[in-house]
Order: sequence, then C-alpha cells, then structure tokens
Amino acid sequence: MVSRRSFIAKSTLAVVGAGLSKSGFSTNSIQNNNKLPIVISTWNHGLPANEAAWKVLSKGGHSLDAVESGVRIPEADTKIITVGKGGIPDADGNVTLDACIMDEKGRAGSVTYLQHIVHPISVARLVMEKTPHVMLSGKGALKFALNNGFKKEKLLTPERKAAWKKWKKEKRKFSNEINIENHDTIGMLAIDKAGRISGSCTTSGMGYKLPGRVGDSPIIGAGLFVDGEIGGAVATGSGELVMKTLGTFLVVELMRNGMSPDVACEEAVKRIARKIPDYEKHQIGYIALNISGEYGSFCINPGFNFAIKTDDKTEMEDAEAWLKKL
Ligand code: SD4
Repeated sequence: MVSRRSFIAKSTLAVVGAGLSKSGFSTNSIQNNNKLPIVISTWNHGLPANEAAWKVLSKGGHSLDAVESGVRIPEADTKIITVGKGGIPDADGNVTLDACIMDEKGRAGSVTYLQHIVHPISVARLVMEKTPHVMLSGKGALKFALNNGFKKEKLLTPERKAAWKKWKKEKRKFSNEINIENHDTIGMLAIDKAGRISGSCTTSGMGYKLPGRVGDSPIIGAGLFVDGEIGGAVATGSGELVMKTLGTFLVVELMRNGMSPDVACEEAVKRIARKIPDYEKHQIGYIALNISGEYGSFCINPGFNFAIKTDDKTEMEDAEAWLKKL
C-alpha cells in the first residue's frame, strides 16, 4: 500500500500552503509502483463493484465505463441498504437517490432526488453526455430518465418498508450522527490503461432524511471531484459536513499543491475538525487517487474501509482515523 506519509516530489508542485501538516513533507519513499489500471471504492461493497469495473479496465476500456458499471452493482443489489434499489427511504417512506459522475476531461453529470430509477449513475452519465447541464433534480431528472429509456421501478423493498414503519412507530427523530443508517455510499475512482481517471458516486443518502434533502454525493466538488491532470477524490458519510467544506475539491486541490493522497485526505478531515463543532459525532471517509496511481484515505472515526483492485491486488484497507490519532 501507499505509505500514509508518502509525498509526491513533483518539482512543479513546490508551493504548499501553511496548513499542510509537517508530516506532509516527509519524503518516505513512494511504495505504490502501481501499474495501471487501478480502481478503488468505498466500503465492503466496493469489492464486487471493483470486480465489475475491472472487467472494463483489464480489457483496456475507458475508466468512465468502468466507474459506471462498477457502482451499478450495489445500485441493483437490494441487500445494500444505502445505495439504489433497496435503499433506506426518507421520513415519508420514499427512496430518493443522488448520484454523479466525472471524467478526466472535467465533464460532469449529476442527478439529485431521483425516484423510481434503479441506476441513477447511468442517468447522471446521460445528463453529462446528452445535455448542456450538469445537474438534473427530482421530477425533471425522472422525466429525463424515462424519456431516455429507463424504466420506472419500485425501489422500496418490503424489508425497508417494514423498517421504516418501525422507525415511524418508535417516533425516532432523524439523526445524521454516525450510525448504520447514514453509512455506505459507494464512491469509486479508476484510472485506465491509457492513464485516464474518472469517478462516480451514488447513494440513497441519509436514512429517514427530511423529504427533499439532498446530500453531498451528487455535488461535484463535495461528494466527488476529478481533475485529469491531478487525480480524484470521493467522500462518504455525513454529507452536510462534506458540503460545508467542499471536501473532494479540497482534497484534489491539496494534491495539486503537492500532497500525497493520504495526507490530502487527512488535511480535509482536519479542516472539518477545525470548522464544525460537533464533528466527532459524525463519520466522514475520503479516498483519493492521484494520476500516478497512488491512493490514500482518511476518516474521522475508526471504521471506514475501502476496496482496491490492481493487477496484483484485490483487497480491503482500513482508513486511518483522526479521532484515534488524537
Ligand atoms: C449523504 N454522503 O447523503 C451521503 C451518505 C453517505 O455513506 O455517504 N453515506 O450525506
């Protein structure tokens, strides 16, 4: 794996802001001599998602196709209750999905508050490819999907409906603090054999959220950001904290200024720690990949992991956590 303290010594990236942790300057050798391609993605469901992405990458396909087909796996898997079909509904019992996608050319597409469609990531890609816009929301996004051949489906499974009824009966209030209802968005970053990087992010959002709530996951620069000259980052966890700090844009900009992916993720988590009073109650996990194929991660609370796939590696890695370091 990449040394957490590794640092990309690029002469063109010499200027580093004062906020950089001292450790960011450590010149531990770069252990990641990854050959391309590479794909990384959040949480345990990243493993099967990476396999699907790998089918594209190993044949020399484009990373954009890889990150789309990869995250379609959890979107369609009803056992995964935080993404796509089978996702936890909002407080009214409606499953509303957020997703976005971005490629190495800086093209981006996004859907928010999309209902009845199993694969929001593919709708986001079509928004990118077929419209002059970046983001479509709610009814308009649904209309666009239906006009483009997507089928209307029931996304609320009997299991999630029963759980939602129980939640209502218990009169539990919505909480975006760390718990299973708020976890496990899938975010994916891939670089193909030609060195092109793309990213995707898709979620059913916070469980039992206020109707109308949209999180960070479909917001370019919050849930996902990719710059073909630098690298990319994705976020998972309490979206409000990521939005307030424009987390993945920050991670990519920190990499632009010379930080390795792991140190950039740590700095973005520390930004949250400095700016948001009750951050300890939340989980945020960032993963990042630079265009050399180096990757890294960091989170607030222990418990965040991510999946990596290269020619010679198929594994999960635990992210280091800020609260464990303090
Ligand atoms: C959201 N960031 O809607 C998403 C939730 C999430 O892992 O990532 N869970 O705020």
